[in-house]
Amino acid sequence: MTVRVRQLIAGRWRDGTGPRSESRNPARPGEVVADLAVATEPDLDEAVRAAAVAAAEWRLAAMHERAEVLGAAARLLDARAEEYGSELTREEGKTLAEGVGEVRRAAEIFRFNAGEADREAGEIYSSPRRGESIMVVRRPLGVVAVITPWNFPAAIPAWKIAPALVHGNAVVWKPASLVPLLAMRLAETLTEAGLPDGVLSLLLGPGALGTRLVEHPGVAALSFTGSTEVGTRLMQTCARLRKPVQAELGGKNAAVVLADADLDHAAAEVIAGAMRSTGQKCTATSRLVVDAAVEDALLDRVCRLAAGLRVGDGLRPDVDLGPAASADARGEILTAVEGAVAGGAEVLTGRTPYADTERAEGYFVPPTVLRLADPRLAVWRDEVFGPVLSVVRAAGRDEALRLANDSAFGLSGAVFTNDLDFVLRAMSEFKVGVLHVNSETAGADPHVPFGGVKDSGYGPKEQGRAARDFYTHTTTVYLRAS
Ligand code: UN1
Repeated sequence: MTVRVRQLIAGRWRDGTGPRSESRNPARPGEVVADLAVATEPDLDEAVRAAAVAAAEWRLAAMHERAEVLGAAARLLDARAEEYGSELTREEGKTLAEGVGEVRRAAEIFRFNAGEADREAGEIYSSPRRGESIMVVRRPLGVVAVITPWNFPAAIPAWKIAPALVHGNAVVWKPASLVPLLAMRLAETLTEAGLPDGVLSLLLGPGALGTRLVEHPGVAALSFTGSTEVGTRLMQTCARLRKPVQAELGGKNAAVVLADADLDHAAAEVIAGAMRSTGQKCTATSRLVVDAAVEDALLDRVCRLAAGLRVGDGLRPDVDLGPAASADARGEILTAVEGAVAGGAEVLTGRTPYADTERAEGYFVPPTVLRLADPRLAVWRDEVFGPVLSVVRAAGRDEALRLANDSAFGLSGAVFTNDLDFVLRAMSEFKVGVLHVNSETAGADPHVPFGGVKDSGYGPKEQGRAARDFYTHTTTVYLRAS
């Protein structure tokens, strides 16, 4: 069942010139999912050079021609959603429904971006001077580096690569080392859809390769999603080299539940936001702020739902939650929970690692809800990339909003209430890039901007028309007949 994965370099599928590497199934770590030879700096250099040549031609293609490739890729992904979805589950761990859903979502993202060809492509202004008009046209950046995380092996690459391509750029893509198989599937889909040679290269290798990619003089810009630590380092590199950068970093997203909320609905949404994809989303709900008046009633529901989640191999149809993606990921989650308990957090459900053979061998972690008396604990501040929800009580609305904003991050937030006044206040004062009213913190649609404020993001937002702002630059043309 092991798939031999290859690199896509300068239009050719081939092995990297580095040492061998593999990905394993996090539900059954004895099972090797993919094996490959990693890319090295000479491979990277070849990819970037080819991309520069390909970009010069690709940008001249009519936008509708570029869009046609994305449309064809969307159709292929839809047709293969079950197949690639189950590979995604084997390689990353999320449930089959989540894996298949993510492949379909990638198709939807390609379709939206194909539609860019039919939308306005610039602006015309009147001029203060007689006989002149002013146009603002958009041009591609050239070769862009795309660096993506393991938690959405299909959707995040799609929402970076699709707009980059449709706006006329070439892409050199370095995905996370944990998910080479899905990366190859996405790249194969694009080449089969008719993408010309060299316009997309796929480089599979260690993190250091990503740094070299960003530093390469042939690379014009970087779109990155991943940890705050790596992202900050790459942002500094980009600043030094004066390259535009778009970085989507961590989150520590809060849901606020006020006393008037529909508690059954709020609990279901909070648990979905906290636990789906095993909590391994930067948009996951990791903090819950609950009005003291409904604390017991809400937590009773939240804990019942968390404890009822069925945790196991995501390929099994009766499972709600797959494993953490790696041994390291699992270790970090368990360490964060133990640290919180040592600091005085009260365990409402979860914490205890599974003892049965299957789940002790796989990287499984129990859905965990912690009640904190003290919001200064690390578990309240630092991102825990796993199914862990920390709860604090608020005495009324002002304190609820203050606690929700008590974070260095500002990606996403949710408020559960029908109080229009509070909703309007949250719209202006809850410091997040994505705000949900009466729905979970996670999720993103292809046609609207996605990204955070504060430490959660840097540079133009992703997706929707916002992506165009990053993947193109404007040239202002003063147009006059002589
Ligand atoms: C979602 O909530 O569906 O890495 C998308 C992440 C985010 C994407 C979340 N960049 O989790």
